[in-house]
Amino acid sequence: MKKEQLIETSFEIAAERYAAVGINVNEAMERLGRLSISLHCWQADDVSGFESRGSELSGGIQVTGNYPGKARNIEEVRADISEATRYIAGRHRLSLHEIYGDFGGRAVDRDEVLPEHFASWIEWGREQGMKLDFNTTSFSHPRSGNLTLANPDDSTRNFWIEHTKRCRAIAEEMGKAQGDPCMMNLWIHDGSKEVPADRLRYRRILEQSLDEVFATPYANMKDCIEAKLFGIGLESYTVGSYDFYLGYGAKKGKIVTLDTGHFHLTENIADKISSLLLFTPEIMLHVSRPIRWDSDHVVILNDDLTELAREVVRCDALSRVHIGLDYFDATINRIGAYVIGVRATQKAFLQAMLEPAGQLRKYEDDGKYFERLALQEEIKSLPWSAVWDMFCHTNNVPVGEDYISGIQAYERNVTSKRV
Ligand code: RNT
Ligand code: ZN
Repeated sequence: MKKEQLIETSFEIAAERYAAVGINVNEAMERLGRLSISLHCWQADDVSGFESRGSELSGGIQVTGNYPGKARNIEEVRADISEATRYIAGRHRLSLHEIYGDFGGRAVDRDEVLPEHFASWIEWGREQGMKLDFNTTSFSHPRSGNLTLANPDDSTRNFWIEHTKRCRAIAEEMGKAQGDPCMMNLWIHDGSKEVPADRLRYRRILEQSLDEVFATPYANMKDCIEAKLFGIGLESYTVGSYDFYLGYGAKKGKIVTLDTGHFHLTENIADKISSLLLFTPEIMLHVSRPIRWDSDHVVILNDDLTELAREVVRCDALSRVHIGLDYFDATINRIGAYVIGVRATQKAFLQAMLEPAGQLRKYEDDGKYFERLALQEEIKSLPWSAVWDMFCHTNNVPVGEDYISGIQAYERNVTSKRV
């Protein structure tokens, strides 16, 4: 059978199987087509960015590996992301960090950055059909130290407050230009290797800094605050812990970013979605994959991811949950890393969209718990992959592993020549 025929025949059979449990596969595919995932620009160059100063990655995060072909400048980052999108169905977003500004080789310090440094990105995003999201950058700078917004030293703290305010103004310009709010994520590494004399002091300072930073209201950007468990070298105390930001977000109406690598490994991130939906305005996700720690492995289709996606869909919260990716792996082809992660995320959401939620709820209402569990189990092996293949096929992107050869060709012709 020809490949195309195989895809169609399998899809027809899958459509019938799903129809039997009350699911319309075409509706699920349309829904998936509308799902926008924010690609993190920093997978392309191992979180290096374009500051003229250049500096080592700090802030308790680490990239491992030195696979050849890393993007060395703004043109290469753009080319690689554009290449990645050739293998991904749908329209997606791009999440930029402040250090990825178009500084034209000039030294622009973090407290001097302006919207004009992102004008070419806004233009590029428009051409590519990618809306932009933004992130402040507190790490990899001579003033990063162990404390930024929570620093008792006025001069250092004010430097980072100024940086963060400017980033919000940039995000506002991005949002205005694209006619859609820019998600502005704030993550700082502030913490300490040993337990401080008291934990309250720095959290109080951070609260005040955030209040100051958020004092200006904007209409075209949304503030997201990202918590963390610990950083390398900052293992005993994290100022911006989950409790801290959950409290701040609930009290002050800010969006909490859930990075799936920022919790104890046995914690269930999916279980947090419904609570956040009740008490905070929206949710920002940083989909990552922790292995033993916040290792930022490439996102793959595993139980954590499918459960997370199912929970978002079950809560009917696709309009309130923003999906961004956050991982950095320098041991494999970096463009391939993007494609694997986005496609895995799409697969997880497709499975979620194919869940016969009505039937499950009915069993539950009727107290039929054996039936509910049985259906939950059977759902796992329904032919969702045939629907996935059809989704890729109708969106003119490679079906199955066919994208490997495209990425290999780009490596041969482009990235392997970067030395
Ligand atoms: C770090 C946070 C943060 C970063 C990016 C580069 O642990 O996850 O989101 O990964 O900002
Ligand atoms: Zn993150």
